[in-house]
Amino acid sequence: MAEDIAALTAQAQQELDNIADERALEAWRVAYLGRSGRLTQVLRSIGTLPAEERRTAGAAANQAKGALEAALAGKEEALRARALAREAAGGALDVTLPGRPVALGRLHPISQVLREILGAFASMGFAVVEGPEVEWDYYNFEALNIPRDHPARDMWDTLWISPEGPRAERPMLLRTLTSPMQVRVMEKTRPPVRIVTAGKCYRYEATDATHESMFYQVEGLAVDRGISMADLKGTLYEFARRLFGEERRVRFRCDYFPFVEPGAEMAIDCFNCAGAGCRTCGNSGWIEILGAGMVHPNVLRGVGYDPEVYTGFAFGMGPERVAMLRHGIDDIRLFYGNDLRFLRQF
Ligand code: 2NL
Repeated sequence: MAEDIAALTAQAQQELDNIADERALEAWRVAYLGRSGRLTQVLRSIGTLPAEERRTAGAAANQAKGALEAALAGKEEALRARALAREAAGGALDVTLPGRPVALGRLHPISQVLREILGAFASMGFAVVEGPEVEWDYYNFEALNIPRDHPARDMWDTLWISPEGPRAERPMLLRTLTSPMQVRVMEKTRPPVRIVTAGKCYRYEATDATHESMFYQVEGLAVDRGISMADLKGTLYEFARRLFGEERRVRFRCDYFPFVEPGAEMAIDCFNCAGAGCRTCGNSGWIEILGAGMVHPNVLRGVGYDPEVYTGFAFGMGPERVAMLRHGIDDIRLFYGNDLRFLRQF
């Protein structure tokens, strides 16, 4: 029996030496080590031997099995190495090729324009602050001199967090503007205050080309002794030139916001047609960029500032509108559609 096993092993080894591909190797494995392979059969027959032969034959068969399995593994490894070497030599694998480029991301067009706007004000001495998107009715409306009967405080213009809506004891909502953060800063600090704040705001309204229910706002505020409308105009003129070009001219006209008095809107002369009239400026030569005004005495009083001592100016704008003008985009919904074909252009 032991001799049979030795002969079988020798034959298997010899055949294995001549194998040159994986298919032949698999056939060899099946022939010797498979479920009805020759060595497997020998192992199975051990049980039928007389007891005195069983021990030595069993040991020899197990040793042969171990040896053949090791030889098989060695051959597999050798074949794999040879295949790799052949591929490399034949040029199928060119290790000198440059690697695949890593896909580079970029800032969202709104993030880009936010950085530009905030950067312009930061370089003029304004601190950048951020605040909560979920707010109390008090900070979003009450403290901003927005009266109880103002349409924005209607059930249907604001996204309310409190289930009872505006009738809750302490109504909670998604902020509809970034001003609440400015109120929070004024409550906590004494003048001088010079801040800009940016973030998401929410309104419950139907979306169209110029309206989204989620949008960004940038607001600024300066409060100190002796701040006047001249400071407002000078600061915003400088901002307009930084963002839209040195040669820009600005136009201020009256406007109304409950939290300022007087209120104004600022327009720039059209950077596209230099005032001649085109699609960008709706043929008027002017583009409205932001709203502003002198902080209402009621707002100052509400945060504990004496309006006889302190005055301030404030402004607000929509960065989506700025980005749309910049890039000639005609639909605000494109910014939030998560369409890479749109976003990759910026
Ligand atoms: C606009 C106009 C404006 C303000 C925002 C403000 C904030 C405080 C006090 C007074 Cl805490 N005013 N902000 C003032 C005037 C206009 O925004 O068109 N925004 C998109």
